[in-house]
Amino acid sequence: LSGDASGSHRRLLMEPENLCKHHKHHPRDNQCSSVVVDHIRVPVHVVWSLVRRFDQPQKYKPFVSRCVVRGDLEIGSVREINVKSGLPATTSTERLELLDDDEHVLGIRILGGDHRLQNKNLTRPFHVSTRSLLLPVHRRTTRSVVTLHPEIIEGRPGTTVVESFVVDVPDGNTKDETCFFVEAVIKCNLKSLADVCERLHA
Ligand code: A9S
Repeated sequence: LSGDASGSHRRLLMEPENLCKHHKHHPRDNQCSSVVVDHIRVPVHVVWSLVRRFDQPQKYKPFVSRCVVRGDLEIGSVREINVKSGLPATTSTERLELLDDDEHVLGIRILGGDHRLQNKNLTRPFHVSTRSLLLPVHRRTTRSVVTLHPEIIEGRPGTTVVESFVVDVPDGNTKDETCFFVEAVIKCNLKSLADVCERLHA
């Protein structure tokens, strides 16, 4: 993570190491991993009120048309997402892995669905590398983590958003193409998150 919080108009309110704490992934050979950072001119509690809603990603994610969670919202809850047309996907099944209301951490894992960012690992166990066998199960699969960090932007409370991911590279694509695609989706999501937060906070 290359922090750019040293600029005169932005000040992070915590140690920079804390930014990276939840974003240390261990991609396998057939996976790619990256991180997107954004700054929103709205206090953390407002941004978190949207990000924490694992059951309502459509509140800000522009590609999600519908989301259903069965049962209570807790670690292990599974959501079924319907994707708007125009993307190489129609559904995604995702599990809530981390939800920390004090540290503002949300982690999800993709279990399946009709899209190309699948966990090949889950269906083709013989492709598991020795290195990944040494990792705990939750670190072997396609997943993403979002963390929020308070900062001061031009004298006002703002939020640094950090979203990182590990995904399997689909057959027929390169790591660079896959990272480019996922980063583009995340950038759209974070831009839209900023817009919705600014409207909420106005
Ligand atoms: O929603 C996110 O936080 C991030 C990503 C990369 C989501 C990707 C996606 O939901 C689509 C937008 C539908 C694109 C999945 C799981 C697969 C896609 O192909």
